[in-house]
Amino acid sequence: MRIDVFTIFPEYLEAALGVSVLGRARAANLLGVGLHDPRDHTTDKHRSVDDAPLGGGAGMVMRPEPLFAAVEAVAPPRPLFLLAPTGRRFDQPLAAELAASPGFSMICGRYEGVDQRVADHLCDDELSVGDYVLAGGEAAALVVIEAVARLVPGVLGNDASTEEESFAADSHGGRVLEFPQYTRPASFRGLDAPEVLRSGDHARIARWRRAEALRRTRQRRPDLLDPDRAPDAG
Ligand code: JCQ
Repeated sequence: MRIDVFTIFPEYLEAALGVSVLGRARAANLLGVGLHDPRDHTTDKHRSVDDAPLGGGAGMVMRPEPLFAAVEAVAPPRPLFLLAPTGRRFDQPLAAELAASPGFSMICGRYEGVDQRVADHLCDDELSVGDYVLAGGEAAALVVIEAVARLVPGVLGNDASTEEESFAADSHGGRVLEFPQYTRPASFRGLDAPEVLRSGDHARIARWRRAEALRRTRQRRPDLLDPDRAPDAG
């Protein structure tokens, strides 16, 4: 899988991409990440990537020229996404779709935003990782890379672990939260793990876990069971 990222802080991403699951995936050539700095495609002596908003107003906007030049210089894998709070919500089904593809790319905005011509004429779509505003798209890009890369076959040691977890499709095709996990000791400071988990009755354990997953989902995330109950549903 190949992921290209356009960012004025490549060192921010490089640090996170070098450790743990992502570091191992890159070392094993299961994941290739290309980092490109639009500042390398500026032509003025101050190497400016931003300018004042046309029409006036506070803050700065990322200029289109360095972003277009950076993208055109490498012809990155598509789709090319702009990370922005205004984008399509990134979720587990989209992570799975991207993990099954040969690759994709992302542009990280900074400052108050990015010239709209970048979204309209350079990118294929906009992606949001949640309803909050970041100082830049870099943290959002890391969220997307990590959620996608761990679904690429071979990246995690245990492929089964990605099937049972929160948000993976359940046997009815719906999405449910994960069941609660326990490890030793079975009794800790007088707090006992559920007896069923020590019963050795695997059918009973599986039933208990399904029931707990559903109970939690009803209580904490009813929108996952019935999208009409989402806070922002029409
Ligand atoms: C991504 N959820 C929040 C911030 C403007 C493209 O314009 C902007 C981009 C950002 C960075 O992304 C986010 C974000 N998903 O804040 C402001």
